[in-house]
Amino acid sequence: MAEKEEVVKLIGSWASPFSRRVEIGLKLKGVLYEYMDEDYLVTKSPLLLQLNPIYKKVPVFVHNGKVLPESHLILEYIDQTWTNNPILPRDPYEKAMALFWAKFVDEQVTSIGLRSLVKSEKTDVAIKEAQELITFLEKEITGNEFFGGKAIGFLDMVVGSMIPFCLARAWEGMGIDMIPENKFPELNRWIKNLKEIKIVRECIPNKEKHIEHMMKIVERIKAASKTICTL
Ligand SMILES: N[C@@H](CCC(=O)N[C@@H](CS)C(=O)NCC(=O)O)C(=O)O
Repeated sequence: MAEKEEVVKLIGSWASPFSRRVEIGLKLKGVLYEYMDEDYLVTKSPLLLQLNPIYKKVPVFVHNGKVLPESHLILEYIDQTWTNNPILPRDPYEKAMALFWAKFVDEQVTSIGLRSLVKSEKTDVAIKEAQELITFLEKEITGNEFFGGKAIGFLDMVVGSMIPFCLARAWEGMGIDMIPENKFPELNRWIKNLKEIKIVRECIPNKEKHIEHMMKIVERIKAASKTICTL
């Protein structure tokens, strides 16, 4: 464990998958931290703007005065600072691949599975496109309890916070069954494994409240796509 008398703060948001994964990581390590919640859909606090002036996004992690944005970097930093209960694979190739899949989920799956889907006039085609991407994850998890192997790890935190506990709430609100059990049995088994972990249950947003929040995001995406951009 790192030294005592640590000052650890997390500026996050209850609905943000990027914040949820950092809280899972901190709790898994047993790190005590002060949590400050941002309602970023309404306003951004002066503290958030001061600590993350470039992206102005949550989460922001503060450790003994050192400020760090970006959830992947924060999880890596936490893992290297508090070395109990490893989060990232120690093997360099496995670690690189965990980072690769994390980027794929946060960028590709989110873009195709939410932004393109909401904007699409052909929902069936958009669902198929998203499911094609999700099939890669179905292959990755096949035969494993977790992406991290026998225990929850970095990729479980990233994929879990983003797909079943965030995007799936938007899909449910839109009446879309994106990851049906018969098509994605392995991912559904993995989701059940995740839900069995108390720390995960403590960190994920309340489903009904989150569906409401995700539908606001859906409306924003729709409204933005109606705006014609003339450069
Ligand atoms: N790449 C960042 C993404 C963070 C992010 O997109 N946060 C969202 C909340 S889910 C945010 O703060 N949005 C505010 C905005 O876009 O203005 C990470 O991994 O931490």
